[in-house]
Amino acid sequence: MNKFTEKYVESFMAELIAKNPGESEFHQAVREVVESVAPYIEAYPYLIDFKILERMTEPERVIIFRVPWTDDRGEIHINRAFRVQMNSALGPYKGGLRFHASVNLSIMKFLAFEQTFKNALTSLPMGGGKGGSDFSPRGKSDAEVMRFCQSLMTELQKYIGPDTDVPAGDIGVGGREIGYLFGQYKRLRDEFSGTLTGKGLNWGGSRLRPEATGYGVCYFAQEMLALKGKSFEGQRVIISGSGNVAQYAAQKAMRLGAKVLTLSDSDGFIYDEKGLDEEKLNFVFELKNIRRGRIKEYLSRYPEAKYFPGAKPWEIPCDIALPCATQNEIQASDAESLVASGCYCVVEGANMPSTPEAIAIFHKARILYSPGKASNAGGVATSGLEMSQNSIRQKWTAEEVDAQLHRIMSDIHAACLKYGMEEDGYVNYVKGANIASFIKVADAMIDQGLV
Ligand code: NDP
Ligand code: 2IT
Repeated sequence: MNKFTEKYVESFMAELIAKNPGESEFHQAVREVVESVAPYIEAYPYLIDFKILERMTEPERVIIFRVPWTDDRGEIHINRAFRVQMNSALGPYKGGLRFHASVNLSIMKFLAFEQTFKNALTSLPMGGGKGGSDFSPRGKSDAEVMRFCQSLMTELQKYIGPDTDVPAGDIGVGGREIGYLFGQYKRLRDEFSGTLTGKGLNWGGSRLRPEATGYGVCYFAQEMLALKGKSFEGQRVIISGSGNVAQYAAQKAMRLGAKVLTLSDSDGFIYDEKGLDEEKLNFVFELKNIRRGRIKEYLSRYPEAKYFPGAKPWEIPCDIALPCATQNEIQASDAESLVASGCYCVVEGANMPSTPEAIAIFHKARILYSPGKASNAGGVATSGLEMSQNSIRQKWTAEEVDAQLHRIMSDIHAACLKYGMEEDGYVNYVKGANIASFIKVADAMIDQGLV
């Protein structure tokens, strides 16, 4: 970075931090984008005059509201919910809802900010948004989750709609929650529409939406590996998380010939030296999605595997790592372990799982590394395809959706190469993804005037 760029980044960040105190995840997500695009902005100074970055980092609207509900014993609980409508330059706000005890305004804003750029990368007409609540579905009955979802939607429905804002799932929000949310939306608005994505297959959902994020991660990884003349065949893969993204990333990696060694949750990870197979993965689907159990229960069926409580999988030697749990789950020391053990490819399924220090270690080691906003875009892309199918009241086959998902991931990869290739041929996917998406959003904002 030259002196001008450095000064621009630092003064921009100082103002952003002063305006949004304490929002560390939001600061982190913004800094990454600003550092990537500052040299581009320097070459096109009208972007500074138009205050594009200042506008992009100020949400168009933030809704914060109370969600009261009663548990099965009749006790009253009060949660806080959010919807951050970040940027609508490219289409209706689009992005998931997260239910997790850690949810706060900073996490919602970082996710909505990243979503704006991710959605731009898909080339589908979607703006960026995110929402959620500090409600934890863990240990709650179906009836409690339903009452919570109904209470949340009673307020949220005022602000969303198929052409306004289209929520979907994220951590803690899967098919069950989308069903309860959709039911309440339909009841209050008297409208069967595509206002939520991730719907059930027989009531407006798209084929392959559940699989899409994890599959997309692997399709993107295939493109990266091909640059080195490699593939998943015979590679050792470690995965964090054991939820939606992790499960389908594991399934696809395995089907492409990889040996998947680990899965995790917030309590620890399992290491299966022999690798997962279809039967073992089916057990995980049943354990996590139906019984809503913990990953350590994997050992009750496969006692030859090992369980490491309170630990993350990054010290297990591997070729490819797919972080699919949560933000900042790969810290500098984890990145060092990965590089030291010979991992040459890190493809993010989660949003912002690597800290800036970890990313710097990957870049310095010149390994293949892709940020979530590029490699996990397959989920929201397939949500975009669900919206298209809802609009034309049709349902595409799995083959049709898969072909589009493949093409979108491959186009995103090409965009990263276009803007991220460095002089020595190394591809900086962070830079590539940030610049490619920034240009699309900035151009649309300028076309639409000062709004
Ligand atoms: P799920 O709720 O299905 O699974 C989340 C997994 O991550 C669980 O195994 C969970 O373990 C673990 N996890 C969650 N929070 C933490 C934490 N604070 N520390 C350690 N582990 C944690 O969510 P998804 O699979 O949908 O989401 C995973 C990641 O992928 C998130 O970053 C999400 O934003 C991102 N993503 C999701 C998309 C989607 O379509 N669903 C699309 C693109 C990105 P535990 O049960 O212990 O909490
Ligand atoms: O982070 C994400 O891209 C998602 N949680 C999916 C969002 C969506 O609208 O499908």
